[in-house]
Amino acid sequence: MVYTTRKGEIRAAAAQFAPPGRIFQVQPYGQGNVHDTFLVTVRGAHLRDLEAAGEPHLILQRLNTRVFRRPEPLMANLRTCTGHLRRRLAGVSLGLGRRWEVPRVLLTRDGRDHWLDPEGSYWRALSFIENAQSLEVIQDLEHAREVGYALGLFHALLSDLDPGILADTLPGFHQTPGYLQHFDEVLTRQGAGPSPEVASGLRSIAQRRGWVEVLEAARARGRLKLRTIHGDPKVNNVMVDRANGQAVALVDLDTVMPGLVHYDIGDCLRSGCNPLGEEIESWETVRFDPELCRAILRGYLSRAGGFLTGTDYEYLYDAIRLIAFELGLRFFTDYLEGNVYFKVRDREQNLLRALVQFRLTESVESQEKTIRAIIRDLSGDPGQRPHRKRGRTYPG
Ligand code: GN1
Ligand code: MG
Repeated sequence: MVYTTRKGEIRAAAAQFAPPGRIFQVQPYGQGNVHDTFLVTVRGAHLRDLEAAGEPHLILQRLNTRVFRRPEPLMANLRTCTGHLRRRLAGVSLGLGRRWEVPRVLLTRDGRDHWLDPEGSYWRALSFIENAQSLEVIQDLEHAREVGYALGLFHALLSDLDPGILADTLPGFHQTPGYLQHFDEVLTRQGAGPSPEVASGLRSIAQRRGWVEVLEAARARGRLKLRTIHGDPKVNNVMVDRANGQAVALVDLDTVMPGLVHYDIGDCLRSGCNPLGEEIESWETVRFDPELCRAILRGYLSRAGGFLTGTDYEYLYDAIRLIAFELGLRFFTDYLEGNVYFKVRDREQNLLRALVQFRLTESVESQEKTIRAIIRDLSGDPGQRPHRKRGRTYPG
């Protein structure tokens, strides 16, 4: 989908959340594939909802309501989850000098959590995490550890939030069999072009069809249970402190919903262990880096280790492989369908993105032994006895 939003419209939206005379600059922000996101720089202190001078920025977003069709439950989830995170955070020790921040929903000048523009677009604003940045690709082992830490802390803080009270903002979001079914329907309806790239994508899917049920089957058998998850913990959703590189926030909370932590761990690893990133043209060069995987998992387990059961560990390898494949399948299907879901720069972008994820999946598969050994080492249980930690809850 190609979205165009004119400058005047963006400024008008920004003016709902900050007094117009104080808006200094509005710029596109980040590389989101779904919403349109802008960074608004405001002048001066004492703006309502911006808590005075320390916060000269806010995040403004035009929600993609083709993807998130019901913004109200999404905003309700956001309130529930950020409120819970803030309450829990008050009782947790992070260690000397570490900060962790939770984005706040900002209100319009008439006290609402969103603004509908004359065309019906849904705008909302969030506090910006100051003195922090979001990096598109993983930089080094330190960064990897911080990305894992961020997800571990997030899961730990939400571990006592009953997932049942959250709305499912995107039904079927990480249920791979549903994506496969949709792919089959699109292929039957629209066919596929004859290019070698398309043929390669079709082969990648055909080879893995029989295995896409792996996590859902484990869930159906009661082996894995639903918890509160982030849904999209990729590298650029972890904000890191500009000065010391420590993770300070996990943002993009629209997909916080009931799910398997495996979706999150898999997504974090497929994103964080691919140092070339999701948008690389030379997709053949993409590789899954096991040392980055070790660093991310170490960081994750430093906050969330007490929470995973033996059975959870058993499915971690499958989760990494599956979520990389699932994202490839989603990009590929969107390409066949004419780019109706993910924002694109040109017609071929989703095809390239798909090939990157399929290549990553192959790289994961070719290193299965190494990756399983890393998981085993870190689980602290060479035999991976099932049920070892079943029922234990997070310490922090
Ligand atoms: C989308 O919009 P963004 O970049 O935060 C997508 C994720 C994908 C990601 C891949 C709601 O996230 O599931 O993993 O692109 N979000 C949604 O970059 O579909
Ligand atoms: Mg997102």
